[in-house]
Amino acid sequence: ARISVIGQGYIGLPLSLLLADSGFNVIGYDVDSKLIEELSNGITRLGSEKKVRDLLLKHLGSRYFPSNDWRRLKGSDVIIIAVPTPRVNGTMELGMLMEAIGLASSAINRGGLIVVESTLPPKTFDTLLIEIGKAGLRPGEDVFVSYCPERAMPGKLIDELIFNYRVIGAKDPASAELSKILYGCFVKGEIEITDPLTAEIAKLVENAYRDVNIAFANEVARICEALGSDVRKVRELVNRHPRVNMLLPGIGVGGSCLTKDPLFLSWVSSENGYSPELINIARELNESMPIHYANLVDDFLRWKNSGSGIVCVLGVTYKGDVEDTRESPAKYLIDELMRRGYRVKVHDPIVKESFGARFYDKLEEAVEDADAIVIASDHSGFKEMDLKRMRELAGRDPVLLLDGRLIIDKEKAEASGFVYVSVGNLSS
Ligand code: SAJ
Repeated sequence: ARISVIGQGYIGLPLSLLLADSGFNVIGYDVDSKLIEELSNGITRLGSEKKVRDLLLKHLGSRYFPSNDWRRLKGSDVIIIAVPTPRVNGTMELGMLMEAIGLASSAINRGGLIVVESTLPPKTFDTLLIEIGKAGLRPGEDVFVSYCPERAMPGKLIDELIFNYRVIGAKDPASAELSKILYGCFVKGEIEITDPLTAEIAKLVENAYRDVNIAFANEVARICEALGSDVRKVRELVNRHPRVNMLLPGIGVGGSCLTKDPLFLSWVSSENGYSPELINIARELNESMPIHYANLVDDFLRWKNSGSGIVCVLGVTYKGDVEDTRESPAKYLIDELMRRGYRVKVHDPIVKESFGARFYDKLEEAVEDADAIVIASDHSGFKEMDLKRMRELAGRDPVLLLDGRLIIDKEKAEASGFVYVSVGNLSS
């Protein structure tokens, strides 16, 4: 069978490579011609995903063929859609998805299978079936269609694509069975079959669940800050209870999934008569975190009386050890600090991005003369920072070290001469 995958990003690329590794010939299509050129030269944008790079080098040109030419999709037996369905200006942007379904409908072989991996707002699958119908194909007869949402976590994409459980949503048994056979080629987790609406809701609920739970941890952190306690100690204790599992509070919740999926669920529900509250408030609370810590830095710098002081932000990715900066809390923190007139110096060991502030390749250079240092991503390297050396390089006393990811030991930081505060513990 000839397989094509539309979209060669975080999910489409590793998926294409796993299918190639299972013995299929795979066309990896993307509209981004620069991306395709890079892939054709064996270069990925997913630097922290070593397994993706290894598979690319293994199958490039033999079973995996990146292409920017939509005509190469023609004659496919299977087309998988893995394009982004982002939130843009407060709404669900489904343009890329609709374009992809149009392409897939025109290129698929009769009797072929179209699988949608992109996250769908509830009821969107029905719209996609109508689009396929408009192209003159009867779903379930001329072409088989299913929804098989991804749930892989950046940082370990290949392992998660292989070992996580999968849900297949389909309207007819043949579409479901064909999809199950396809995914069974490389998925080692359970594969569950259900109807498309259940699959659509389940995917969004998983991320809403995580977002709400992180919001709970963030709320507890704010309570501890207000009461003068330490959330780390509180969390350690409560998590010893057999039925409590409090997540880790932090400077914000980023990434492309948790920041939009809960809202997609909430918006579509509102359109259908029930307006969720908990999910919305959780999202607002999580979104407020970077601004809250920007306020804190601002307060400190005013107290220090450091005019347009220098703030060093360490880490721009939405979480540690990945190169993904989508919806990163660091962005909102940096924007806010710059808006308030501070000079922001940025360092990240993995990705050269600084959201308009000045980027420094070397940690030491970024720290130099800083009045405040904020740790915004939990990169492994930051955990072993030489705090004494950093304090020597930073500005005149007092220098604030704000640990947004709870990775630094308070005593060590204070022994090194910093004024140390962290999420959920402002006592110094
Ligand atoms: N975070 C916290 N505290 C925590 C855990 C995470 O503040 O205890 C923050 C992280 O720093 C990050 C954000 O939340 O900024 C999201 O990170 P994450 O590791 O929770 O999740 P993602 O976005 O990398 O991947 C999620 C996963 N979903 C769930 O765990 C339910 C992944 O399995 C999804 O499939 C993926 O979204 C997706 O593609 O939807």
